[in-house]
Amino acid sequence: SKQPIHHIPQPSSVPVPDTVACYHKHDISPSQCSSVLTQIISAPVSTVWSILRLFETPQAYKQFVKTCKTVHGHGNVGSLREVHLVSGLPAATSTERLEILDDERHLLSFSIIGGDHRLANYRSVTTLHASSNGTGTIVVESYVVDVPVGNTKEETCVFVDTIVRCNLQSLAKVSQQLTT
Ligand code: A9S
Repeated sequence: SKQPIHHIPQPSSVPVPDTVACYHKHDISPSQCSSVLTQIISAPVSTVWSILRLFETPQAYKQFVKTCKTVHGHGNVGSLREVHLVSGLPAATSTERLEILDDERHLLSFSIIGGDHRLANYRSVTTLHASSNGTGTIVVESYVVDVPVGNTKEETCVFVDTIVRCNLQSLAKVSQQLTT
């Protein structure tokens, strides 16, 4: 049959690459839970990004981290870090891999691949967006993690949300102190 001369493009099923949401889509299996948290920071995206992007020094803003040692790479994609946590937490160590570091899109993603904790198959994505007034930053952080045996999805998300929210509030404090 004769091919139509002008192929009418179908609406793309591929998400528009620059919408926020498409970076925070996680494939979630029935035994996992996922959540998205946001934080508004009164500091420029460049300032917040300069802190967030340093994979080797999460203790710059994560208050649960005591020390961090890079065990592979130098802070680029594929790097592995061994995080030692402050006492009083349900875990002492966590081994983590940098999956994505995109300086153009201000996008960082890491996964937890080991440690003496119960968060198996944890992966998070964090993106920065200039706020509408132009001087601030909106941080969006999403994660997916296995629901530990004996816990519900709800309990797991409450637990992880609490930690991520603390980290984002601390990122705001550190970023805003750099700006004043
Ligand atoms: O560090 C992050 O960005 C996110 C999380 C959820 C880290 C969690 C944690 O470090 C504890 C705070 C110790 C809680 C790990 C890996 C396991 C926990 O049980």
